[in-house]
Amino acid sequence: MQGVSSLDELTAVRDKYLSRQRGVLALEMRKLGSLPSAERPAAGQLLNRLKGVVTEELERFQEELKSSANAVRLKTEFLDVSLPGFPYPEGKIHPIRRVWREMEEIFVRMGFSVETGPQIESDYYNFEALNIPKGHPARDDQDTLYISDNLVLRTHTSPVQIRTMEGKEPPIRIIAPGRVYRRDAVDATHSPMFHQIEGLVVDEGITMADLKGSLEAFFQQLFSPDTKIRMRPSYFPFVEPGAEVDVSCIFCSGKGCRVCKGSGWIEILGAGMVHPKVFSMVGYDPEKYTGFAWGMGIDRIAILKYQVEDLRLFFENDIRFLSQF
Ligand code: 2NL
Repeated sequence: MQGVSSLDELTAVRDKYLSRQRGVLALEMRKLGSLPSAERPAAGQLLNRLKGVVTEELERFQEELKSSANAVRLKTEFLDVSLPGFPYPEGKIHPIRRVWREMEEIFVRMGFSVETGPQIESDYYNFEALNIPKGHPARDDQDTLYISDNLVLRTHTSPVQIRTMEGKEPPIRIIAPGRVYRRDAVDATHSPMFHQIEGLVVDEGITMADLKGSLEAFFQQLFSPDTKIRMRPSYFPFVEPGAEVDVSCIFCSGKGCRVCKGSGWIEILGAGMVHPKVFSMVGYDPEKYTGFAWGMGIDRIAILKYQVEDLRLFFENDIRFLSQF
């Protein structure tokens, strides 16, 4: 079978000898009739044997061609599955969102549910219901971004808590995380949009000790189990009494360092017992219920936790910065 190197060529050879119409063997068979009858059987047998031999040989050669074609495919189509793959670019959660989620998870484990609300609020929900009357410095043009006379970009997430209290009776145990807005120029520590988590607990017999215990348990999970907190008197129109809450420095455990400016403490949030006027405004009986609330900046805690020196880095979205978290 010299000169045959493909199945097509093999088919041509098969046709040449075995084709029922034009094949060499078929033509010879047809000639048998013109032989003397004494010679016919022997000639017929001979042709049949020849047909058998040719058929067998063609089949054998066909197998040979197939297996060498397989060998060629195995060689040329070889895939090395042990080669390293192409690296995929890795997505990251934004550092502010990461801190946000961590805080949410801790509070949810402590039994709080997460509430949200509109970022455009009415004067009533952002100020009036929180005991911030017209003319109060906290609603100064300098701080608030107005949409119209009656609509503002919320300056805190407190309105979410007002709406929740309006819709349901105590016991209340909620957190309200989200974007808030202030009319501030951008610098290393200010942004007109930032993030806040507020918390609110209302029931019969809630005291300032509950406030301190809850926040301490929270910060021990967020920072470390030996974290301590302290409270200093302060003023917010929607609480009485109000307090600033400090945590023991997360970098020097209170010994004094550059971050806490040697004091051992870091100011981290504002809190207090919900003002009776706020309860009256949502229809709760201030004689029956007490509660505590707090508000803290997510961005500030992210800055502290990751030692970022400029808030703008969080909002410029330079991938070289964000991919580090
Ligand atoms: C701060 C201070 C605070 C609250 C937020 C609050 C909400 C309701 C009622 C009473 Cl509905 N209080 N929230 C209370 C005290 C302080 O935030 O400096 N945040 C960054």
